[in-house]
Amino acid sequence: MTEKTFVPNDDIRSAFSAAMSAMYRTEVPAYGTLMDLVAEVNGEVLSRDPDFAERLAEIDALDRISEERHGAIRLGTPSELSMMRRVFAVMGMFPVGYYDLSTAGVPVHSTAFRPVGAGALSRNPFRVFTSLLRLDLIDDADLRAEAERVLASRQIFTPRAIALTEKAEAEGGLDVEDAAAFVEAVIETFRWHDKAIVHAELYKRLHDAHRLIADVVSFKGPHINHLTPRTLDIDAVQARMPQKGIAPKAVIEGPPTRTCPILLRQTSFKALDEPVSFQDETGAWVAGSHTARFGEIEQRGIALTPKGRALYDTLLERSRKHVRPVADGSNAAAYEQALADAFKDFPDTWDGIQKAGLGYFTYSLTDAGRGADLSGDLEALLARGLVRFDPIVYEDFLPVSAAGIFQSNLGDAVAQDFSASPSQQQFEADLGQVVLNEFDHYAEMEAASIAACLSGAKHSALLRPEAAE
Ligand code: OOG
Ligand code: NI
Repeated sequence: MTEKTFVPNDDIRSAFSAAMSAMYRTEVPAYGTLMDLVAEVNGEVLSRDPDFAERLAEIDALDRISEERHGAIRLGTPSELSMMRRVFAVMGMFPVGYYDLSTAGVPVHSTAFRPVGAGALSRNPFRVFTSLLRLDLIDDADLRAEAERVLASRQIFTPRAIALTEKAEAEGGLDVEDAAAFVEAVIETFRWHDKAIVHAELYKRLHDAHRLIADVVSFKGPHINHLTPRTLDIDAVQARMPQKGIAPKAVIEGPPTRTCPILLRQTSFKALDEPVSFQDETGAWVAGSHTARFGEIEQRGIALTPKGRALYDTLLERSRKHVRPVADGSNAAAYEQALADAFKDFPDTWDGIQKAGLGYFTYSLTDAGRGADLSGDLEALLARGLVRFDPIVYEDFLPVSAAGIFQSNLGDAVAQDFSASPSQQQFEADLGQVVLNEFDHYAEMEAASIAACLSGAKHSALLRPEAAE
């Protein structure tokens, strides 16, 4: 009897990410333009800073960057969410983090499906920010019922995608042929459909309640609404976007420009007005338009510890008390200045960040450290140059930034108020699984790197106390 060989789920994810990128390039040409611009800028950064390039290569991070991207979808029902979880699991993507966006006037809550663990992340860190519509936040009971009826009538997964997901679960994986068929079938769920499944009049009512509700309810599936490449210099990309005929949003979300990047900085271009059609009572198709899909780029920095994140949140809040960025960009310079001023209180050297316990790092032996006497504590080994540390990349998202991205795509006039109502337990019940806590995950990666680099050492005291537990 021959053993079945399964395609590693990392490979399925890579194939899926590439297929998604190819599809989005043909669907949204500006995405291709952005990809080219990002590649150009990244190339420049690496040739300008060979030390940085070498450091990335040493920690195996160089290859992943040009392939790296995240996407976003918005789902309508709990059963869509739980099936999506099973589909992503086949590709080695698991729910990490909970984001409540109701505070930002967006009736959704979300998680990020992404690979977990250093190996899988360095292979391909593809992530999908996945939101679930919260009809419970809509006041109009009739409209809510209509939306529920429409959502209950649609099936966003093809029969083949469902069958192959079930097969992967039952057998523990997919062979080469099935894996290819799986990618092809699952892509269908993310495709754009220009024929609405609701009449124009219902679309308008949904749209009047909230643009996002119309986007989720009116179509056959949860079209991918953006795909975001990772740049090594977001300021350069932002500055050059207009030269390529793309108008970026007024300010970059997240922390200011720094020597040592932290967390995540993002910018986007406005959603496109796209032709769609609606069926009228006679069954004839009538032309209309819909805005949903946009472009975004991001720069990723070090993952922060709870202490670092608290400092980040405090400083961001402080700068926004001074200047809140307005959508037309008229106070962009003042906002950037307020942000830069506030963040003077956040150390801007890797040493400073490490010593203050603000960020997560991977520790490894240097050439000198291999075979050396590793007695002493971690700090001493660092001081003797036997151990080095590199920042762990932040793989997740930021609620304030996500809200800014959502808002810039919802039309600037829309500032609806929902009271804050995080509902993580309900989300997890709908998902069918609890989400992984991002901080726990980074702490484990850091602890594992310390353990691995010191595994030859006899002194357990080498572990930093907080990592040893
Ligand atoms: C998702 C917006 C959030 C990000 O990068 O923060 C996001 C959406 O518009 O569906 O993608
Ligand atoms: Ni995004």
